[in-house]
Amino acid sequence: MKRTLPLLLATVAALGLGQQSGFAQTNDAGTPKARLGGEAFQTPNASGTGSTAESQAPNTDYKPLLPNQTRAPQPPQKTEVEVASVAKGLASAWALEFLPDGRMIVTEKAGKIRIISKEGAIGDAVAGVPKVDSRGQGGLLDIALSPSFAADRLVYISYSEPREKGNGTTVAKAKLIESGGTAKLDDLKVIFRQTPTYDGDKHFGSRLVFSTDGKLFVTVGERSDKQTRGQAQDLTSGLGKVFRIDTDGNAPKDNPFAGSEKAKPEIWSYGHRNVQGATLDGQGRLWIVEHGPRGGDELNRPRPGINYGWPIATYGLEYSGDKIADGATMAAGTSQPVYYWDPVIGPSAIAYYDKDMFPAWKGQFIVGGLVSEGLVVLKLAGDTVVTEERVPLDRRIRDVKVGADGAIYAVTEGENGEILKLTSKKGS
Ligand SMILES: [Ca+2]
Repeated sequence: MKRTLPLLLATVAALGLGQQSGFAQTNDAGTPKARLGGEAFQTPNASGTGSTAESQAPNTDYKPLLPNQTRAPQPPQKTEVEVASVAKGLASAWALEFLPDGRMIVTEKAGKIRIISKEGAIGDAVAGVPKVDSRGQGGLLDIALSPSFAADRLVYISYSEPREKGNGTTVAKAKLIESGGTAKLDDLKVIFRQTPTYDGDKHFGSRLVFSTDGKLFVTVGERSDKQTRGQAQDLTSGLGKVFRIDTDGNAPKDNPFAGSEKAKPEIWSYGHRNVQGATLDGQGRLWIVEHGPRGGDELNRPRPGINYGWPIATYGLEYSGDKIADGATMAAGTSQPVYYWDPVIGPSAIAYYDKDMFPAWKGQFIVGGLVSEGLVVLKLAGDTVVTEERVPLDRRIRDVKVGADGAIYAVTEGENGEILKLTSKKGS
């Protein structure tokens, strides 16, 4: 059934029968329950709903299970932006946050934290950063400010930590102390370690996002290799998960697997591949973007205890072109992605736009694209993407943040990296 159902659904859609039939879809518990009604499926070659942002051919002939699950139409009007560079000369910057006074704080992959003045002057490296394993995709990754940073000055960082017999994603907190023009991390404490440790240089994740109730979401990867990826399905392993911890690293008692002897209590959701983007929406709900294989990048809204499918269901292929999971795009007990990209965009980050500078984007998601070299703007209605818009920047984008001024700030990857500021085009 796992391969025939999508075909059946695609056939139903092609025949225009979806409206009447209201057939069952697999819900989060893997039981046929929810019904889809009223909408035709937006298949990769669907017509009549406007052009799509993606014009390249997909890697597979897989059909989406849900309406508008890929290749949603572009909005009727394109939003015009002006792009300026507000800081230059960063060395493989990975993450950006705004300090309360409007300065920026960034991580650099090799293991440096720098504060950038409002004028764009890049400060000296902040002292006290722990040693990181920056080989491959590893290094100093995300930084998040304590929700009460102005009072407690605490910052949280994630990084690939060198460990005996390998490495792994680790989260630490420390106090940011500034005096006399220098800055340091003081009283650094490791609060969480993704385990098991593995000797590799790929798929560390990682983003850190505070929930509205002060808990910390930590996204990671499954370490990429065929011998580890299956652990994304294993609740006793920390690979391929989204975690929810308190600020001391403990598992909150209301986590979905708290008290279970067969699962790590810090797990929030599982079946993830490499989650490098995470944000809250206007309702305080967590959303993530994760790197898929060839043709399988995903947008998901991780709910507690839910399995997001990797590697037993995916819309992507191995890089070799071979099928994964015998070509299964759905599997019992797993949630479908809200949206997927084939070909991939390489999603590095996601931000929720809640400001006024770009009225057309209010309430929408801004996704950073490494492969797509720009931003991807998604408008949703409920859990369905309504439109997808691309903002080309001709640079691999590593992080995206919305400033207090309503501008959008995009971090470019690689040596001599920049922070780009996107503002509303004058006169529009
Ligand atoms: Ca998935």
